[in-house]
Amino acid sequence: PQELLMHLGRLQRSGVHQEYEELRKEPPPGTFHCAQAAYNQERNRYGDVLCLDQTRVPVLFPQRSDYINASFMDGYKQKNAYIGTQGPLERTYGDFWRMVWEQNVLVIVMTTRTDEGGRRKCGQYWPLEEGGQEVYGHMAVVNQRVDHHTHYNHTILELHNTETCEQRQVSHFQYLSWPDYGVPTSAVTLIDFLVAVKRQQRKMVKALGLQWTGHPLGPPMVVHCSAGIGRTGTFCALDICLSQLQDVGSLNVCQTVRRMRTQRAFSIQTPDQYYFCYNAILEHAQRQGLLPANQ
Ligand code: PTR
Ligand code: PTR
Repeated sequence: PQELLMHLGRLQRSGVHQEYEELRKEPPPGTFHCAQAAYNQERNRYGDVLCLDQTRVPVLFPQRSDYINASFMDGYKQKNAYIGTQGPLERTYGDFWRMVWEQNVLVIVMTTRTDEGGRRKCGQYWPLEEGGQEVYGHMAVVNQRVDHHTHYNHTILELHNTETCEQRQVSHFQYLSWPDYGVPTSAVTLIDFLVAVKRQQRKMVKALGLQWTGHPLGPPMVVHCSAGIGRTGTFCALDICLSQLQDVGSLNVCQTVRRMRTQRAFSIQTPDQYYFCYNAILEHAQRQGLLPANQ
């Protein structure tokens, strides 16, 4: 791995940008019929950020349309490790929570603030205050506790299905230092965030024990930003590459992003977000002692 990492460390920003531009030219390998249907228009936050029919997450028991702007994405050696989705709109809060329930989601990762630069990027789709409670369609959500960290908040939510009277716990992680179309202020703090998210997912899967009969790594994690492509794609690509590096000592950013874009179209929005993946991997490798610090 050291040789590979040294090689990555020698790559020029311009070469990496070029690689991204090549990827960007590859058209999405599917159709967008459902996302484009007239009656689903109001369910997309951005008219130009649609999801592929082939990988979209259907709402299983919809109130009206089964369409939500959300896509299954594979992780490292894990099918459907993530659901990449847009920041919920007020009119889709009910669908969002129903999807979380139906897909048995334990962890929600939010990499945006609700408002940035005076513009709404994502709805306030969960009760913000400790002890607060809100009802979204058939789901009631209670905020049990908020832990504030320097760069992120971790909120424990209790989800009540008012139709079946069952309840479950869901962890909500919000990263606070990442503007859209930008890159995080620090790779180290984003990786610390990623590690905290993964630790919580493992802990929750383990606590469920035999009740969780699906994949040993657990149900999909919901990952969203505003459009659910730029920051969401960067976060997932980084997770996949670091998992592969840890497992087999190699990684391939280009292949990872290419594959991801076939599942969540348009994942990673800027050359700098793509370059950030490389840099974050290198910073992580230095911290792990896999690379000399002067690289
Ligand atoms: N049409 C929107 C725009 O032009 O800004 C689409 C968009 C918004 C695309 C945000 C990506 C965005 O970033 P992210 O996926 O990180 O929220
Ligand atoms: N508002 C987004 C943008 O201008 O980047 C909308 C958009 C999304 C445009 C995806 C193009 C997109 O495709 P690609 O990332 O493949 O160029």
